[in-house]
Amino acid sequence: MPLPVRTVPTTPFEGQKPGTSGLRKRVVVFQQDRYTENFVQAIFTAMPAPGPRGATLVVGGDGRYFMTEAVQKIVRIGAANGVARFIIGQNGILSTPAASALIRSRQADGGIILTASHNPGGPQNDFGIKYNTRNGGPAPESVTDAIYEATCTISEYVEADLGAPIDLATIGTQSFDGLEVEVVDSVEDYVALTKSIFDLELIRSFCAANPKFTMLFDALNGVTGPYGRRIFVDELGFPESSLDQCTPLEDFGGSHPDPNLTYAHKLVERVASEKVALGAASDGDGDRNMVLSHDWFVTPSDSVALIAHHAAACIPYFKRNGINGLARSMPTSCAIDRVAAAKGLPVFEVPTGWKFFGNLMDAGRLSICGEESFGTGSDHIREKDGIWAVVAWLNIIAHVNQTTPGASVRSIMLDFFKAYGRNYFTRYDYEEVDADGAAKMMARLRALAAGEDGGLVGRSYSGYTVAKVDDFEYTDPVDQSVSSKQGLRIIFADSSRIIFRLSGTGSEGATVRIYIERYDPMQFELDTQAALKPLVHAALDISQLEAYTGRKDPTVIT
Ligand code: VG1
Ligand code: CO
Repeated sequence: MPLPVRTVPTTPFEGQKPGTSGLRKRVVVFQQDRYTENFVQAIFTAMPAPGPRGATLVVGGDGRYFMTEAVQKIVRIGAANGVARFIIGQNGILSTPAASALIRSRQADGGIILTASHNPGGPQNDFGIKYNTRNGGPAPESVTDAIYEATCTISEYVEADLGAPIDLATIGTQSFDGLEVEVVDSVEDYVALTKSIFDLELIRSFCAANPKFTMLFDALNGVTGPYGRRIFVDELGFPESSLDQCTPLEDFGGSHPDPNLTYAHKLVERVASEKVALGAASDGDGDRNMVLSHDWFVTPSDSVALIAHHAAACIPYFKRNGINGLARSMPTSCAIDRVAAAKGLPVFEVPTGWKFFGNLMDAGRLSICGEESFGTGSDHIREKDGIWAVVAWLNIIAHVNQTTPGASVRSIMLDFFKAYGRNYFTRYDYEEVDADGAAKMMARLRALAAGEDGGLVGRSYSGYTVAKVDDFEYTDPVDQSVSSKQGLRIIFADSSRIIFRLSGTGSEGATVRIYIERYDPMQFELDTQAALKPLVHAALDISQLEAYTGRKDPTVIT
């Protein structure tokens, strides 16, 4: 007998437009009657051909508050829309990279990931829903636009009656008429993939020979705790004391699960006081990473460039497959461009958001890429991958130590700068400012870019002369789709850059991001903030940020 299906009349909710990475709102917004159901139905309505009928979908998330409720709703609505099989992480848990890996390894038709990533969780904070397509990556804009359109016209949703909630705790398959729900170990496939990519044996023998090489991994109470334990402790043999905050909590312990110097301050302090050789953190859903040591902080832009520089020599995955190309998001520093030039590789500059890398990877044109927002990854999956980046660093450190005993995070970075020069980079975030003021500020910058009021080109600020101004527009080289208004770029005569963007992941008001970069071929150990101070001044002067937003100081500097 087919599962009984109920049709529920509904009306659209405003604002169900997916942002940079899915729909993110306060939990209380998702808890409104029919709000989550509407959005989930819209995903099924807009799912690319052949649609949900007979499909296999992966479902999981970062363990935050409201996640398991959402999983149950997705199964009921998906079943009524004809989904044949759900593959769900145990207790609903899957890190974002693990979900991407599972979609690919099980050749699923896509997946739904439940996370608001680095945004705080808990009843008063954020929840999020993101749809990934069959390549394992975030849906492209054509699909997220179709989902949004479906949310604007929805008049009913359907849900199947499964009798009782799905048992998410027990590994195994639960069968219903026309539907199978398979609950899988959350980490197994991901660990197997990690083992196939890196030279774990090299890392183990390096660590055994160098007991003073200490590591500290902080999952910030997010989803990567169990992944970190399996890889760093069980596989690589680091002591349990190398893990901190590695039990996933539904409110992330009340903290902000964003790996940067501000929010991961506990790690930063412990790494300094305990003289840790490699400190690392990742965000709520496990796709971001931060790497540092007691005597060096690696910026994400430098991290991806460094990995790209060393990968082909020591990481088995790239030894086997070669490196097809490199890429970064537009605001990310140009350090990786220098590596590409030196190695004769193509380099792509895409808008902010991991979804823009997917087409290039699927077309075999891109192997390693990153974003300044602590995102690093490769074509092993179609999401950025926090643990991947940390293991890549371990692999590189172990490799470099074979020829240069004693090489550290700091010495490896300084050697890199000697070869390429240094791109100093910082980002100022002004979180939750008045949306109107922020929009007006951006509109004025666009007008200046278009040449109004005499424009900016040729003018000098703090001794830097403006050479070019534009609003970044990207034409995807694979499918020719165009994404415009992706950030206001001011490029100076010496190649320094200031970029203004509004965030697409916040859940309240607007967040202004200012990205600042300057290349220095000679000096590698300047204080970053001091090195960039004149450009920060220029940015505030050009944008009149304080007048438009009423904010004097940024909320976060990274
Ligand atoms: C931010 C970052 C962007 C990243 C996105 C999702 O977007 O700038 O680089 O891809 O978050 O990351 P925005 O629009 O707020 O600047 V995650 O770890 O939140 O999925
Ligand atoms: Co994330």
